[in-house]
Amino acid sequence: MERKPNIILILADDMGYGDAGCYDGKHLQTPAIDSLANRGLRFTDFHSNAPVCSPTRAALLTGRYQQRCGIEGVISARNHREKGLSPENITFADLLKTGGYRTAIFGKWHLGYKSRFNPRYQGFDEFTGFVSGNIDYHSHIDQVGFEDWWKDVNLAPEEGYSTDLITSHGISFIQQNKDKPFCLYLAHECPHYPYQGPNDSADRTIGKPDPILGRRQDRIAAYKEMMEAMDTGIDRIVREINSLGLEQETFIFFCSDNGPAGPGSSGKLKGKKGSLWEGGHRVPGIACWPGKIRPGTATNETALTMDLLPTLASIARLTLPTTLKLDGVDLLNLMVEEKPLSERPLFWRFKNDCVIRRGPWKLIHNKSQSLYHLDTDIGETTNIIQKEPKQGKRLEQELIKWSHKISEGIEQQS
Ligand SMILES: [Ca+2]
Repeated sequence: MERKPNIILILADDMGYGDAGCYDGKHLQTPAIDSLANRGLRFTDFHSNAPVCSPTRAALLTGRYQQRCGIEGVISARNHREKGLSPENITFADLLKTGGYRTAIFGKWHLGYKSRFNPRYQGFDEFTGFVSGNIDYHSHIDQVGFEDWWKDVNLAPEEGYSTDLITSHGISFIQQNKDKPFCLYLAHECPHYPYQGPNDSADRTIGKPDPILGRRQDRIAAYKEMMEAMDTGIDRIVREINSLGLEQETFIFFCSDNGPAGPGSSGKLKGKKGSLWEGGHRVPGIACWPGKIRPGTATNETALTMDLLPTLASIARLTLPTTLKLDGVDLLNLMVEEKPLSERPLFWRFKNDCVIRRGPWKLIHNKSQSLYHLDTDIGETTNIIQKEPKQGKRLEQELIKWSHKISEGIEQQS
């Protein structure tokens, strides 16, 4: 039987739409990320499920709207030390592991601090990294002053710049598992704060996390160094795959978990991390699979983080449990056959804001309402709700219905 393809999922943290050269990013050089796009498919309308970390990761892991597992906001290091993604949820790692894959996550988890929420109980055979939202890149202290570098469920201090450690663990894992199908989830910290380059010294010590953003004053320069370290790491991963002759047997997907913060750029989009303007959640999304995906292509189909679980399951030729109800859709035919996706409404809800997307139409619903036509107004400059009252009403009704339904789902689970 034909060998199942390897899967490498690379997630950047707070990397904006304008932070990659291949997305017309002007301020940074990202040759390795650009090369993935040159050799594969670039999504121009790919979105994180949320404008912040934890909920996007919950949707990534489960293939469902994050509201369904009760993770709608950030699991903060200070206030949510008891909270996490319940191991009862079925994750992409659970499915792939059951399907014969060796599974690993290296880097940021951010789905619970307690050991019962550890990736080892969510389908991953191996975990090295951190469980909070960010750590000092050098001392690996979280933003409330705790040590946060783990191997499986145990604290396991390790020297090194977090971005480089994530890459190195990834390379070792590829080498060790080159003869069998593997799923490698590289969850980078980069370019999330603290703004620290590879040659800086540590800013945080145990019990003393301040200044949380780091001591570097020239954050733009630090950001550039951070991005270069991640990009170089991606190049090392790709070279390793190629040198082992696994190029055509390995599907690589790269994306970000939400829009940019600090010196990051959302390019021509409005808004940044934490916002439901496009800049908060439209992010780079690139699929590379030589021999399967046509090189140098782009798609304007709208896709979300939660689509990755059904896509990975399809790549791995798994039969999903009939009891598993997903919100995401399989992107494989879009990527390989270039077949368009069926039309569907897409939803975001964060704090007091809700959004519905249908084709080019986007309705933002909070205290007031605004309607945009993204094909003609990507920068969301002109609210056309007065001009298009019927369209606005139709989307509003659909959005309210979804919002009620998704909240009922939470109640049923608790
Ligand atoms: Ca993030």
